[in-house]
Amino acid sequence: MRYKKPKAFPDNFLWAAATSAYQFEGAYLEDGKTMSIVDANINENYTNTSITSDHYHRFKEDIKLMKELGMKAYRFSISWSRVLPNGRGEVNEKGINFYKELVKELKDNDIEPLATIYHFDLPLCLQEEYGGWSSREVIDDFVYYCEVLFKNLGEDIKYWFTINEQSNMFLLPYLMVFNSEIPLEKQKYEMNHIMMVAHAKAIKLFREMVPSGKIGPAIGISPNYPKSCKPEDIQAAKEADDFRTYLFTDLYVHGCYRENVWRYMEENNIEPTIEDGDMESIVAAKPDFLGINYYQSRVVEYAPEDIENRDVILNTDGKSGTTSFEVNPGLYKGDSNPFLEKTEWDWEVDPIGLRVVLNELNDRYHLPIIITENGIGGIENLTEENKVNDEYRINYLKSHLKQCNLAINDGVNLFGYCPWSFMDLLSTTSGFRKRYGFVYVNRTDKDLKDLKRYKKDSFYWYKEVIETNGQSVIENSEKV
Ligand code: BGP
Repeated sequence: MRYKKPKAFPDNFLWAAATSAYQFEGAYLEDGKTMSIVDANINENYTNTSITSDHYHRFKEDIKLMKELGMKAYRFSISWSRVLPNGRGEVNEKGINFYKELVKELKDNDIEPLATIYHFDLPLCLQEEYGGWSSREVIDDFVYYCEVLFKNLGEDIKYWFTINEQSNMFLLPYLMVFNSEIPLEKQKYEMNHIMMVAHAKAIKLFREMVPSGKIGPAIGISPNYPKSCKPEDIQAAKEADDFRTYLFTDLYVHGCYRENVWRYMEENNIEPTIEDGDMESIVAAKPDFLGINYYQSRVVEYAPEDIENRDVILNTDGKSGTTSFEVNPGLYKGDSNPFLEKTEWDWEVDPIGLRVVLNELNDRYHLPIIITENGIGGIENLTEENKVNDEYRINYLKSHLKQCNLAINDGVNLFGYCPWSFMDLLSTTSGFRKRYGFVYVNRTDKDLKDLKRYKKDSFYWYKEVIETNGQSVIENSEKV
Protein backbone atom coordinates (compact mmCIF):
# COMPACT_ATOMS: atom_id res chain seq x y z
CA MET A 1 0.00 0.00 0.00
CA ARG A 2 1.06 3.59 -0.65
CA TYR A 3 0.09 6.66 1.30
CA LYS A 4 -1.66 9.64 -0.26
CA LYS A 5 -0.10 11.96 2.29
CA PRO A 6 3.17 10.32 3.35
CA LYS A 7 4.73 11.45 6.61
CA ALA A 8 8.23 12.90 6.37
CA PHE A 9 11.33 11.36 7.92
CA PRO A 10 11.57 12.34 11.61
CA ASP A 11 13.31 15.67 12.30
CA ASN A 12 16.25 14.17 14.18
CA PHE A 13 16.75 11.30 11.72
CA LEU A 14 20.37 10.13 11.70
CA TRP A 15 21.50 10.52 8.09
CA ALA A 16 24.76 8.65 8.15
CA ALA A 17 27.12 6.31 6.28
CA ALA A 18 29.18 3.32 7.41
CA THR A 19 32.64 1.75 7.22
CA SER A 20 34.56 -0.83 9.23
CA ALA A 21 38.08 -0.77 10.64
CA TYR A 22 39.80 -3.54 8.70
CA GLN A 23 38.20 -2.48 5.44
CA PHE A 24 38.94 1.22 5.75
CA GLU A 25 41.77 2.11 8.12
CA GLY A 26 44.83 0.35 6.73
CA ALA A 27 47.92 0.78 8.99
CA TYR A 28 47.33 -2.82 9.94
CA LEU A 29 50.64 -3.26 11.76
CA GLU A 30 51.27 0.35 12.71
CA ASP A 31 51.54 2.06 16.10
CA GLY A 32 51.35 -1.22 17.97
CA LYS A 33 48.44 -2.86 16.17
CA THR A 34 48.74 -6.61 15.62
CA MET A 35 47.09 -8.90 13.09
CA SER A 36 43.46 -9.91 13.24
CA ILE A 37 41.92 -13.03 11.68
CA VAL A 38 40.70 -11.00 8.70
CA ASP A 39 44.14 -9.42 8.19
CA ALA A 40 45.53 -12.94 7.98
CA ASN A 41 42.95 -14.10 5.46
CA ILE A 42 44.70 -13.37 2.16
CA ASN A 43 42.99 -13.67 -1.23
CA GLU A 44 45.74 -13.49 -3.89
CA ASN A 45 43.36 -11.86 -6.40
CA TYR A 46 42.86 -8.84 -4.22
CA THR A 47 44.81 -6.45 -2.08
CA ASN A 48 45.15 -7.18 1.63
CA THR A 49 44.17 -5.03 4.61
CA SER A 50 47.56 -3.33 5.00
CA ILE A 51 46.63 0.03 3.45
CA THR A 52 43.05 -0.20 2.13
CA SER A 53 41.78 3.44 1.97
CA ASP A 54 44.48 4.71 4.35
CA HIS A 55 41.85 6.29 6.57
CA TYR A 56 44.13 5.88 9.61
CA HIS A 57 46.39 8.61 8.22
CA ARG A 58 43.70 10.65 6.49
CA PHE A 59 40.80 10.64 8.94
CA LYS A 60 40.72 14.43 9.28
CA GLU A 61 40.51 14.90 5.52
CA ASP A 62 37.83 12.19 5.38
CA ILE A 63 35.77 13.79 8.14
CA LYS A 64 35.88 17.08 6.19
CA LEU A 65 34.21 15.22 3.35
CA MET A 66 31.62 13.78 5.75
CA LYS A 67 30.89 17.30 6.91
CA GLU A 68 30.58 18.52 3.33
CA LEU A 69 28.18 15.66 2.64
CA GLY A 70 26.11 16.87 5.57
CA MET A 71 26.27 13.60 7.51
CA LYS A 72 24.57 13.73 10.89
CA ALA A 73 26.21 10.51 12.07
CA TYR A 74 28.97 8.11 11.06
CA ARG A 75 29.13 4.37 11.75
CA PHE A 76 32.65 2.99 12.09
CA SER A 77 34.13 -0.01 13.87
CA ILE A 78 36.92 -0.25 16.40
CA SER A 79 39.79 -2.63 15.82
CA TRP A 80 40.25 -4.89 18.86
CA SER A 81 43.90 -5.64 18.02
CA ARG A 82 44.69 -1.93 17.63
CA VAL A 83 43.41 -1.22 21.13
CA LEU A 84 44.66 -4.47 22.70
CA PRO A 85 47.55 -5.88 20.65
CA ASN A 86 47.62 -9.00 22.85
CA GLY A 87 43.84 -9.37 22.73
CA ARG A 88 43.75 -8.53 26.46
CA GLY A 89 45.98 -6.96 29.09
CA GLU A 90 47.86 -3.77 28.39
CA VAL A 91 46.05 -1.08 26.43
CA ASN A 92 47.88 0.31 23.41
CA GLU A 93 47.77 4.06 24.07
CA LYS A 94 48.37 4.94 20.43
CA GLY A 95 45.55 2.66 19.42
CA ILE A 96 42.93 3.98 21.82
CA ASN A 97 44.08 7.55 21.13
CA PHE A 98 43.35 7.08 17.45
CA TYR A 99 39.69 6.43 18.30
CA LYS A 100 39.58 9.27 20.83
CA GLU A 101 40.87 11.67 18.19
CA LEU A 102 38.50 10.30 15.58
CA VAL A 103 35.52 10.76 17.89
CA LYS A 104 36.63 14.26 18.87
CA GLU A 105 37.03 15.26 15.25
CA LEU A 106 33.56 13.90 14.47
CA LYS A 107 31.97 15.73 17.37
CA ASP A 108 33.78 18.97 16.52
CA ASN A 109 32.08 18.64 13.15
CA ASP A 110 28.65 17.87 14.68
CA ILE A 111 28.71 14.29 13.47
CA GLU A 112 27.33 11.72 15.92
CA PRO A 113 29.70 8.75 16.29
CA LEU A 114 28.09 5.29 15.99
CA ALA A 115 30.61 2.67 17.10
CA THR A 116 30.67 -1.04 16.26
CA ILE A 117 32.67 -3.03 18.79
CA TYR A 118 33.28 -6.13 16.70
CA HIS A 119 33.25 -6.26 12.90
CA PHE A 120 34.78 -9.65 11.99
CA ASP A 121 38.30 -8.83 13.25
CA LEU A 122 39.24 -11.02 16.21
CA PRO A 123 42.89 -10.55 17.27
CA LEU A 124 44.84 -13.36 15.59
CA CYS A 125 46.71 -14.11 18.82
CA LEU A 126 43.44 -15.17 20.50
CA GLN A 127 42.64 -17.44 17.57
CA GLU A 128 46.07 -19.04 17.87
CA GLU A 129 46.03 -19.26 21.64
CA TYR A 130 42.68 -20.93 22.23
CA GLY A 131 40.76 -21.15 18.96
CA GLY A 132 39.02 -17.76 19.13
CA TRP A 133 35.23 -17.93 19.14
CA SER A 134 35.25 -21.70 19.59
CA SER A 135 36.45 -21.30 23.20
CA ARG A 136 34.56 -19.79 26.10
CA GLU A 137 37.79 -18.02 27.07
CA VAL A 138 36.94 -15.42 24.46
CA ILE A 139 33.96 -14.24 26.52
CA ASP A 140 36.08 -12.68 29.26
CA ASP A 141 38.49 -11.23 26.74
CA PHE A 142 35.65 -9.66 24.77
CA VAL A 143 34.10 -8.22 27.92
CA TYR A 144 37.47 -6.80 28.98
CA TYR A 145 37.89 -5.23 25.53
CA CYS A 146 34.42 -3.67 25.95
CA GLU A 147 35.36 -2.38 29.39
CA VAL A 148 38.38 -0.60 27.90
CA LEU A 149 36.18 0.97 25.23
CA PHE A 150 33.38 2.02 27.58
CA LYS A 151 35.91 3.53 30.00
CA ASN A 152 37.76 5.49 27.34
CA LEU A 153 34.98 6.35 24.90
CA GLY A 154 31.72 5.78 26.79
CA GLU A 155 31.25 9.44 27.63
CA ASP A 156 31.61 10.57 24.04
CA ILE A 157 29.81 7.86 22.10
CA LYS A 158 26.10 7.47 22.70
CA TYR A 159 25.27 4.72 20.16
CA TRP A 160 27.07 1.38 20.22
CA PHE A 161 26.72 -1.85 18.24
CA THR A 162 28.04 -5.01 19.88
CA ILE A 163 28.64 -7.43 17.02
CA ASN A 164 28.23 -7.02 13.28
CA GLU A 165 26.32 -9.69 11.35
CA GLN A 166 26.62 -12.54 13.81
CA SER A 167 24.43 -14.75 11.60
CA ASN A 168 26.47 -14.17 8.45
CA MET A 169 29.70 -15.03 10.21
CA PHE A 170 28.55 -18.61 10.39
CA LEU A 171 27.53 -18.69 6.75
CA LEU A 172 30.69 -17.21 5.31
CA PRO A 173 33.63 -19.42 6.30
CA TYR A 174 36.34 -16.80 5.82
CA LEU A 175 34.90 -14.64 8.59
CA MET A 176 35.42 -17.35 11.19
CA VAL A 177 38.13 -19.92 11.67
CA PHE A 178 36.71 -23.43 11.96
CA ASN A 179 38.45 -26.52 13.29
CA SER A 180 38.41 -29.21 10.59
CA GLU A 181 38.31 -31.98 13.23
CA ILE A 182 34.90 -30.98 14.62
CA PRO A 183 31.68 -31.30 12.55
CA LEU A 184 31.07 -27.89 11.02
CA GLU A 185 27.41 -27.54 11.96
CA LYS A 186 28.13 -28.39 15.60
CA GLN A 187 30.90 -25.78 15.71
CA LYS A 188 28.72 -23.10 14.17
CA TYR A 189 26.06 -23.40 16.85
CA GLU A 190 28.62 -23.65 19.67
CA MET A 191 30.39 -20.53 18.46
CA ASN A 192 27.12 -18.74 17.97
CA HIS A 193 26.15 -19.46 21.56
CA ILE A 194 29.51 -18.29 22.89
CA MET A 195 29.21 -15.09 20.88
CA MET A 196 25.67 -14.56 22.16
CA VAL A 197 26.87 -14.84 25.77
CA ALA A 198 29.73 -12.41 25.02
CA HIS A 199 27.22 -9.96 23.47
CA ALA A 200 24.94 -10.27 26.50
CA LYS A 201 27.72 -9.72 29.02
CA ALA A 202 28.91 -6.69 27.07
CA ILE A 203 25.41 -5.20 27.34
CA LYS A 204 25.30 -5.86 31.08
CA LEU A 205 28.59 -4.02 31.52
CA PHE A 206 27.40 -1.21 29.25
CA ARG A 207 24.34 -0.63 31.45
CA GLU A 208 26.66 -0.20 34.45
CA MET A 209 29.34 1.90 32.77
CA VAL A 210 27.42 3.95 30.18
CA PRO A 211 23.94 4.32 31.67
CA SER A 212 22.91 7.09 29.30
CA GLY A 213 24.09 5.28 26.14
CA LYS A 214 22.18 3.06 23.71
CA ILE A 215 23.33 -0.33 22.52
CA GLY A 216 22.20 -3.10 20.20
CA PRO A 217 23.40 -5.66 17.65
CA ALA A 218 23.86 -5.07 13.91
CA ILE A 219 22.11 -7.95 12.17
CA GLY A 220 22.64 -9.05 8.57
CA ILE A 221 19.17 -9.73 7.26
CA SER A 222 17.49 -10.93 4.06
CA PRO A 223 13.83 -11.92 3.92
CA ASN A 224 13.19 -15.38 2.46
CA TYR A 225 10.43 -15.55 -0.12
CA PRO A 226 8.76 -18.86 -1.04
CA LYS A 227 9.58 -19.94 -4.59
CA SER A 228 5.96 -20.90 -5.22
CA CYS A 229 2.63 -20.88 -3.40
CA LYS A 230 3.05 -24.59 -2.69
CA PRO A 231 2.45 -24.89 1.07
CA GLU A 232 5.75 -26.82 1.39
CA ASP A 233 7.58 -23.80 -0.03
CA ILE A 234 5.73 -21.37 2.24
CA GLN A 235 6.77 -23.43 5.26
CA ALA A 236 10.34 -23.72 3.93
CA ALA A 237 10.56 -19.91 3.63
CA LYS A 238 9.33 -19.51 7.22
CA GLU A 239 11.92 -22.01 8.40
CA ALA A 240 14.67 -20.28 6.41
CA ASP A 241 13.75 -17.06 8.25
CA ASP A 242 13.76 -18.93 11.56
CA PHE A 243 17.22 -20.41 11.02
CA ARG A 244 18.84 -17.43 9.33
CA THR A 245 17.24 -14.53 11.21
CA TYR A 246 14.90 -15.23 14.08
CA LEU A 247 17.22 -17.68 15.80
CA PHE A 248 19.46 -14.66 16.37
CA THR A 249 16.91 -11.90 16.89
CA ASP A 250 14.81 -13.99 19.33
CA LEU A 251 17.94 -14.59 21.38
CA TYR A 252 18.85 -10.91 21.29
CA VAL A 253 15.42 -9.62 22.22
CA HIS A 254 13.50 -12.40 23.96
CA GLY A 255 16.56 -14.18 25.35
CA CYS A 256 15.50 -17.67 24.26
CA TYR A 257 16.19 -20.23 21.56
CA ARG A 258 13.38 -20.78 19.06
CA GLU A 259 11.74 -24.10 19.80
CA ASN A 260 11.89 -25.44 16.22
CA VAL A 261 15.55 -24.51 15.75
CA TRP A 262 16.48 -25.97 19.13
CA ARG A 263 14.65 -29.24 18.34
CA TYR A 264 16.44 -29.44 14.99
CA MET A 265 19.80 -28.95 16.69
CA GLU A 266 18.99 -31.59 19.32
CA GLU A 267 17.82 -34.15 16.79
CA ASN A 268 21.03 -33.65 14.81
CA ASN A 269 23.30 -33.59 17.88
CA ILE A 270 24.54 -30.13 17.07
CA GLU A 271 22.98 -28.17 19.93
CA PRO A 272 25.38 -25.85 21.77
CA THR A 273 26.54 -26.42 25.33
CA ILE A 274 24.63 -24.13 27.64
CA GLU A 275 26.32 -23.47 30.96
CA ASP A 276 24.69 -22.30 34.17
CA GLY A 277 23.85 -18.63 33.99
CA ASP A 278 24.11 -18.33 30.19
CA MET A 279 20.40 -17.98 29.49
CA GLU A 280 19.98 -15.63 32.47
CA SER A 281 22.70 -13.39 31.00
CA ILE A 282 21.12 -13.52 27.56
CA VAL A 283 17.58 -12.77 28.71
CA ALA A 284 18.78 -9.82 30.80
CA ALA A 285 20.52 -8.20 27.84
CA LYS A 286 17.62 -6.72 25.91
CA PRO A 287 18.99 -4.23 23.37
CA ASP A 288 17.80 -0.64 23.02
CA PHE A 289 17.41 -0.98 19.26
CA LEU A 290 18.09 -3.29 16.34
CA GLY A 291 20.66 -2.37 13.71
CA ILE A 292 20.01 -4.04 10.38
CA ASN A 293 22.28 -4.57 7.39
CA TYR A 294 20.13 -5.09 4.33
CA TYR A 295 21.38 -5.71 0.80
CA GLN A 296 19.03 -8.21 -0.83
CA SER A 297 16.25 -10.76 -0.43
CA ARG A 298 16.35 -14.51 -1.06
CA VAL A 299 14.08 -17.13 -2.61
CA VAL A 300 13.81 -20.62 -1.18
CA GLU A 301 11.89 -23.80 -1.84
CA TYR A 302 11.46 -26.95 0.16
CA ALA A 303 14.52 -29.25 0.06
CA PRO A 304 13.86 -32.95 0.69
CA GLU A 305 15.89 -34.86 3.30
CA ASP A 306 17.85 -36.85 0.73
CA ILE A 307 19.16 -33.87 -1.23
CA GLU A 308 22.92 -33.30 -1.07
CA ASN A 309 24.01 -30.78 1.56
CA ARG A 310 25.86 -27.71 0.28
CA ASP A 311 27.04 -24.44 1.70
CA VAL A 312 26.56 -21.29 -0.30
CA ILE A 313 29.27 -20.61 -2.90
CA LEU A 314 29.66 -16.90 -3.40
CA ASN A 315 30.41 -15.11 -6.60
CA THR A 316 33.41 -13.15 -5.37
CA ASP A 317 34.73 -12.04 -8.77
CA GLY A 318 31.74 -10.14 -10.03
CA LYS A 319 31.08 -12.67 -12.79
CA SER A 320 27.31 -12.80 -12.93
CA GLY A 321 25.60 -16.14 -12.74
CA THR A 322 28.30 -17.88 -10.70
CA THR A 323 26.58 -17.83 -7.28
CA SER A 324 25.43 -21.21 -6.04
CA PHE A 325 22.74 -21.10 -3.42
CA GLU A 326 22.64 -22.62 0.03
CA VAL A 327 21.09 -26.09 0.37
CA ASN A 328 19.85 -27.39 3.71
CA PRO A 329 18.40 -30.92 3.40
CA GLY A 330 14.98 -31.28 5.03
CA LEU A 331 14.67 -27.51 5.32
CA TYR A 332 15.15 -25.29 2.29
CA LYS A 333 17.28 -24.55 -0.75
CA GLY A 334 17.86 -21.22 -2.39
CA ASP A 335 17.18 -20.08 -5.94
CA SER A 336 17.31 -16.85 -7.88
CA ASN A 337 14.33 -14.51 -8.10
CA PRO A 338 13.16 -14.06 -11.71
CA PHE A 339 11.39 -10.82 -10.81
CA LEU A 340 14.45 -8.95 -9.59
CA GLU A 341 17.43 -7.29 -11.23
CA LYS A 342 20.80 -8.59 -10.12
CA THR A 343 24.16 -6.93 -9.67
CA GLU A 344 27.34 -8.28 -11.30
CA TRP A 345 27.83 -10.15 -8.02
CA ASP A 346 24.35 -11.77 -8.35
CA TRP A 347 22.98 -9.73 -5.44
CA GLU A 348 19.25 -9.34 -6.02
CA VAL A 349 18.06 -5.75 -5.86
CA ASP A 350 14.86 -5.66 -3.84
CA PRO A 351 13.89 -2.35 -2.23
CA ILE A 352 10.44 -3.63 -1.21
CA GLY A 353 12.14 -6.45 0.71
CA LEU A 354 13.53 -3.77 3.01
CA ARG A 355 10.02 -2.55 3.87
CA VAL A 356 9.04 -6.18 4.44
CA VAL A 357 11.83 -6.85 6.95
CA LEU A 358 11.41 -3.52 8.73
CA ASN A 359 7.74 -4.27 9.31
CA GLU A 360 8.41 -7.87 10.28
CA LEU A 361 11.00 -6.87 12.89
CA ASN A 362 8.77 -4.09 14.18
CA ASP A 363 5.80 -6.45 14.55
CA ARG A 364 7.87 -9.03 16.41
CA TYR A 365 10.07 -6.89 18.64
CA HIS A 366 8.62 -3.35 18.87
CA LEU A 367 12.07 -1.79 19.10
CA PRO A 368 13.54 1.26 17.37
CA ILE A 369 15.49 0.27 14.25
CA ILE A 370 18.48 1.81 12.48
CA ILE A 371 19.68 0.64 9.08
CA THR A 372 23.35 0.04 9.75
CA GLU A 373 24.20 -0.97 6.16
CA ASN A 374 22.52 -0.78 2.77
CA GLY A 375 24.21 -0.27 -0.56
CA ILE A 376 25.35 -1.57 -3.91
CA GLY A 377 28.84 -2.56 -5.03
CA GLY A 378 30.16 -2.34 -8.57
CA ILE A 379 33.19 -1.87 -10.77
CA GLU A 380 33.89 1.83 -11.30
CA ASN A 381 36.49 4.04 -12.94
CA LEU A 382 37.25 7.74 -12.96
CA THR A 383 36.22 9.58 -16.13
CA GLU A 384 38.67 11.90 -17.88
CA GLU A 385 37.18 14.77 -15.85
CA ASN A 386 37.82 12.83 -12.62
CA LYS A 387 34.16 12.06 -12.09
CA VAL A 388 32.36 8.83 -11.30
CA ASN A 389 28.92 8.44 -12.85
CA ASP A 390 27.30 6.06 -10.40
CA GLU A 391 23.68 6.52 -11.41
CA TYR A 392 23.05 2.87 -10.54
CA ARG A 393 23.97 3.60 -6.90
CA ILE A 394 21.68 6.64 -6.78
CA ASN A 395 18.82 4.52 -8.14
CA TYR A 396 19.52 1.75 -5.64
CA LEU A 397 19.69 4.02 -2.60
CA LYS A 398 16.76 6.17 -3.72
CA SER A 399 14.49 3.18 -4.17
CA HIS A 400 15.48 1.77 -0.78
CA LEU A 401 14.98 5.09 0.97
CA LYS A 402 11.49 5.35 -0.48
CA GLN A 403 10.71 2.01 1.10
CA CYS A 404 12.21 3.23 4.39
CA ASN A 405 9.83 6.14 4.27
CA LEU A 406 6.89 3.85 3.54
CA ALA A 407 7.94 1.68 6.48
CA ILE A 408 7.98 4.77 8.71
CA ASN A 409 4.47 5.49 7.48
CA ASP A 410 3.55 1.87 8.30
CA GLY A 411 4.54 2.60 11.90
CA VAL A 412 8.16 1.44 12.06
CA ASN A 413 10.30 3.48 14.45
CA LEU A 414 13.25 3.94 12.08
CA PHE A 415 15.72 6.47 13.45
CA GLY A 416 18.70 6.34 11.10
CA TYR A 417 20.16 5.21 7.81
CA CYS A 418 23.80 4.28 7.15
CA PRO A 419 24.50 3.54 3.49
CA TRP A 420 27.43 1.19 2.95
CA SER A 421 29.82 2.76 2.47
CA PHE A 422 30.88 6.33 3.06
CA MET A 423 33.97 5.95 0.87
CA ASP A 424 35.40 3.17 -1.29
CA LEU A 425 37.05 0.54 0.85
CA LEU A 426 38.13 -3.06 0.76
CA SER A 427 35.14 -5.26 0.01
CA THR A 428 34.79 -8.24 2.36
CA THR A 429 34.64 -10.62 -0.59
CA SER A 430 36.09 -8.75 -3.55
CA GLY A 431 38.90 -6.33 -2.70
CA PHE A 432 38.91 -2.93 -4.38
CA ARG A 433 37.27 -4.36 -7.48
CA LYS A 434 33.89 -3.91 -5.85
CA ARG A 435 33.28 -0.32 -4.80
CA TYR A 436 30.51 0.98 -2.58
CA GLY A 437 31.34 4.56 -1.59
CA PHE A 438 30.01 8.06 -2.19
CA VAL A 439 33.68 8.98 -2.53
CA TYR A 440 36.06 7.30 -4.95
CA VAL A 441 39.50 6.29 -3.67
CA ASN A 442 42.12 6.44 -6.38
CA ARG A 443 43.72 3.02 -6.15
CA THR A 444 43.13 -0.47 -7.47
CA ASP A 445 43.97 -3.88 -6.02
CA LYS A 446 47.33 -3.97 -7.79
CA ASP A 447 48.18 -0.27 -8.04
CA LEU A 448 48.21 1.98 -4.99
CA LYS A 449 48.27 5.20 -7.11
CA ASP A 450 47.83 8.32 -4.95
CA LEU A 451 44.79 7.29 -2.84
CA LYS A 452 43.23 10.66 -3.66
CA ARG A 453 39.55 11.10 -2.87
CA TYR A 454 37.01 12.09 -5.59
CA LYS A 455 33.34 12.81 -5.00
CA LYS A 456 31.07 10.62 -7.08
CA ASP A 457 27.71 11.73 -8.53
CA SER A 458 26.01 9.90 -5.65
CA PHE A 459 27.82 12.20 -3.18
CA TYR A 460 25.94 15.22 -4.51
CA TRP A 461 22.68 13.27 -4.63
CA TYR A 462 22.95 12.11 -0.99
CA LYS A 463 23.92 15.62 0.10
CA GLU A 464 20.59 16.86 -1.27
CA VAL A 465 18.72 14.02 0.41
CA ILE A 466 20.20 15.04 3.75
CA GLU A 467 19.65 18.76 3.17
CA THR A 468 15.96 18.13 2.51
CA ASN A 469 15.68 15.60 5.38
CA GLY A 470 14.74 13.00 2.78
CA GLN A 471 11.98 15.10 1.21
CA SER A 472 13.69 14.91 -2.19
CA VAL A 473 13.12 11.17 -2.06
CA ILE A 474 9.58 11.13 -0.69
CA GLU A 475 8.21 13.58 -3.23
CA ASN A 476 8.41 10.90 -5.90
CA SER A 477 7.32 8.04 -3.69
CA GLU A 478 4.25 7.27 -5.80
CA LYS A 479 6.59 6.21 -8.64
CA VAL A 480 8.03 3.33 -6.59
C1 BGP B 1 28.40 -6.81 5.01
C2 BGP B 1 29.55 -6.43 5.90
C3 BGP B 1 30.38 -5.29 5.40
C4 BGP B 1 30.50 -5.18 3.89
C5 BGP B 1 29.21 -5.51 3.17
C6 BGP B 1 29.37 -5.68 1.67
O1 BGP B 1 28.14 -8.14 5.17
O2 BGP B 1 29.10 -6.10 7.18
O3 BGP B 1 31.61 -5.37 6.06
O4 BGP B 1 31.62 -5.76 3.39
O5 BGP B 1 28.62 -6.68 3.66
O6 BGP B 1 29.90 -6.95 1.37
P1 BGP B 1 30.98 -7.19 0.27
O7 BGP B 1 32.10 -6.29 0.62
O8 BGP B 1 31.34 -8.61 0.36
O9 BGP B 1 30.34 -6.86 -1.02
